[in-house]
Amino acid sequence: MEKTFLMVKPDGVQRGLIGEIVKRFEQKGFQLVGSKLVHITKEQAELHYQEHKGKDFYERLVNFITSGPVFAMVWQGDQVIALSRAMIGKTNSLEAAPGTIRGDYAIHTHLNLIHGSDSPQSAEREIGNFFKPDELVDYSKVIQQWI
Ligand code: RTP
Ligand code: MG
Repeated sequence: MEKTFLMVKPDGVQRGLIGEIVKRFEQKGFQLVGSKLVHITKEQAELHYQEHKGKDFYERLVNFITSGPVFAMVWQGDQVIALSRAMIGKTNSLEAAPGTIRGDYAIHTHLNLIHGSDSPQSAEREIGNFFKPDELVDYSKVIQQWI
């Protein structure tokens, strides 16, 4: 079963949107297999956003993501990586469509509430950056046969 790393960013935690965001992925039919509220280190943030090192927004991004607690999650389900990115919406706030998380709740590109892995390789690396293997659970949900 495919897994992805999703993270409510510090703005989403401060605005009380953890529940709303979790609800959307639950109602879509995905399965939560790990989660924690954590204040991430600068080292974790730099590893997480390593692909953006050197870009003009990099420093602001690392400062932002370490500015307060984030809600880190691992979700699983068929095509969860692509489908969760679609539910999150486009990076640029002017392009994030209504109905998506960013389109419904975010105004600015740099305060865009949630992160989602963009490929299987990223998901594996990001899950390993935030979770130990024994922090993820393996269980069957009865409802899964209907989705
Ligand atoms: P994320 O990694 O946080 O889930 O966001 P994403 O895939 O939609 O976007 P990505 O290209 O990976 O960029 C990471 C975060 O950097 C900020 N950003 N600012 N031109 C800009 O000012 C700019 N471009 C990207 C955004 O906050 C984005 O979420
Ligand atoms: Mg990204």
